[in-house]
Amino acid sequence: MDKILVTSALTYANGKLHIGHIAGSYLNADVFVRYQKLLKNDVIYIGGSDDYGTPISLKAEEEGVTPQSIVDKFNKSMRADLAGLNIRLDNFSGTSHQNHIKDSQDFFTNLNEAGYIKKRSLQQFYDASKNRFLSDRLVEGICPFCKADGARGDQCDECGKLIDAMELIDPKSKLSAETPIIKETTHWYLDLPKFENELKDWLETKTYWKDNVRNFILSWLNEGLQERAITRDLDWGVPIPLENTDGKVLYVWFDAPIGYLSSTKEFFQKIDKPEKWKDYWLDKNTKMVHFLGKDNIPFHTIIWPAMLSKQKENFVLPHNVPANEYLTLEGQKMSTSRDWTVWVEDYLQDFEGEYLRFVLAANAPETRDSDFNWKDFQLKINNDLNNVLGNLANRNFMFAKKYFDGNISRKNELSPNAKNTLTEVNDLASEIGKCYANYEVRKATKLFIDIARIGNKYFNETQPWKEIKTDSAKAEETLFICSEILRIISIVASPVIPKSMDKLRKMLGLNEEFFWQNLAKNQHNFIIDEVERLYRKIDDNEIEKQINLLEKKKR
Ligand code: B3M
Ligand code: ZN
Repeated sequence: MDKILVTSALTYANGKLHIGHIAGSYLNADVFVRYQKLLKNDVIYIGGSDDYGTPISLKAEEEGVTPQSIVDKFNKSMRADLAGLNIRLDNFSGTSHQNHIKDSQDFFTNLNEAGYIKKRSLQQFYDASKNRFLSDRLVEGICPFCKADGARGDQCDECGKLIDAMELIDPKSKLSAETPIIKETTHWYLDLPKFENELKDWLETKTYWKDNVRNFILSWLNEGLQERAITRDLDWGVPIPLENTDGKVLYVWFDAPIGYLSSTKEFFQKIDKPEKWKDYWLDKNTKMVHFLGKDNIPFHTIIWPAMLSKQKENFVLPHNVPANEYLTLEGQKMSTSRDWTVWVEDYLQDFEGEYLRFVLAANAPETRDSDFNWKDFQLKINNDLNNVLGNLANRNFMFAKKYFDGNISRKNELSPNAKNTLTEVNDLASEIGKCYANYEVRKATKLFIDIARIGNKYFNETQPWKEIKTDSAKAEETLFICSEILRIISIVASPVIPKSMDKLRKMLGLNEEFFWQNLAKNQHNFIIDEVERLYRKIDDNEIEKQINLLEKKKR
């Protein structure tokens, strides 16, 4: 039995969940976890909200409330949205929860004592009217290269050059539009160059990682690692565990991954096994798998393993980081500031969570960016779910009810055609297992619909509506094979569409707990329970409404 610790990237607690989050780091993780549970592996699924950092602190100031109240509100909304999509984490914590401060401070202290942190003084912009140091992104001015207006302190969007904030011409604070002053400050830096060789050796063992992830890391390593500031002048974050450092906190990207650990501890405290986190984090056999979007790759494959490797305790390092590319919306880059996204909460007002799971799985941005658009959503639900999978179930069950009172038994000797069909289906089923194990949800989803297509084709070709008139045993064989195909689908599709597969199993009269190994079970008969439609069709006007809404709210 494998022991697996699965995480989804912690979502910033300054907003709600949208489909980009789901496609990037939640659905893929949930599908993987469900598959591992079907294999009876020992798996826990951990996540939460990323509660610190400048954006949250600014938002609180703007709204005249505490940062904690903002964080609590969004943490709650995230939990509701995840529940609505049937994404089931064992623990959804937040980095402002209690354990987290001590864990993060210990990480800092241990790295510091081991000689991997350096203290440095530097000049930084400071907004005197707001009493805040300004991060590079919070300073705007004229680009020193192309003289364009509105260049940020880190980059000019006009000419694309990277900028040192101090070189901006006529710099202005984005918080007040005032000219910032320059003030000296002190920060602590993670000495990444010192990790370079160790990291290279470790990463070389990761030949089995996805190409997009490996390429990303290689280009980072080739540029050479730089020291990174891991502290900020801010009042909202984990205080630095050193004397005389008031007003300084750990950089949010330093403490965030530690949230995986503190969330695990919180989970085991809740279930009264406070020491059990060690079984996962301190056992070299644990496979730690981080699901995330590609912009989070360097933090999880370079900085986080570096941090983990110099602690007093012998922590496991990431086993895999199956990062996804981006999801676009109606062919355009998603953007929350322009409100060009679909919020999960809005989606759930109008549609079933299951449908979004299916469409995002079928379009998962696993190897390259992929697009979510409403027409395609409608097409996939109406064609693949409704006309192919739903239809196979419906026609088979109706027929079984009408002519066999819902009672379908296996013949002693199956006909060659029936046997071949089942072999074909079983081969696909085992291929689907390999896809899940290999983070290929998109392909798995295509294949289970292919199985349903095989079922429909078989139904059409055997023509049970004719068979029933001449040879009812032959008709029953057809229904048995189709039921068996549906039983197989109800297992292999359940990681992606768990709710409708439960419904399907109930209709098949299968009420016991099931596992992947049940695929090989020879079912002898089915007693079809009450039949209801698995899916509904989505009308054109429902889709128009969504497209109009998108255009209307766009900024
Ligand atoms: N909150 C960035 C993001 O949401 C960051 C991830 C932290 S994972 C430890 O994309
Ligand atoms: Zn420029």
